[in-house]
Amino acid sequence: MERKKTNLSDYNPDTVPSGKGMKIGIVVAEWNPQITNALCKGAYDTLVANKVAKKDITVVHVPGSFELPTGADTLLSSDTDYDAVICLGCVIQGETRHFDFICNAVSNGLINLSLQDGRPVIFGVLTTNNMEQAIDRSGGKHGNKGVEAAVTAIKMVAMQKKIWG
Ligand code: RBF
Repeated sequence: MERKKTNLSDYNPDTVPSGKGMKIGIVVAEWNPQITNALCKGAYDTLVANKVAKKDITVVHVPGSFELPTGADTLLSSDTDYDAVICLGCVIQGETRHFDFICNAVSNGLINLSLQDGRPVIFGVLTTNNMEQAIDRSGGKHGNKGVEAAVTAIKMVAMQKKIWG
């Protein structure tokens, strides 16, 4: 069944809580850097646009998407003040089964870390068939998954602050 496609950068600012006072980490994979740097810019600019202070945003890099869970764990364990970590990567389907191994490891690793730690760890990883699809989703015709990841982080932190105080 055909689903209505949405643009990853589209969000209603009225539904996004203020990010004032939030401290957010961003972990960026270095593989496919033209894509992941664009995701990082999208996430960073969206955090700032929603009132997260620049001094409260930390960006770190890891070699590949497989290392994103370890990078996120390192940030979270370094400072209890982090409210959330956004993980950004791009895994492109190749001839090998590495795609499945990497995608499964990253998605399982990030959700397990988030549930174990309690703080939101956001899955901002593009998993595409080819480079064109990745370009389309990192600032191209389908928007920027980094923007979506940043909005998700702010919403999750606000949800936790509302419930936990
Ligand atoms: N990392 C990515 O972030 N995206 C990729 O598309 C990607 N493809 C890979 C393909 C192969 C065959 C290998 C060996 C690694 C790939 N990696 C990729 C790197 C991976 O995430 C990790 O950094 C390395 O496997 C070292 O642990």
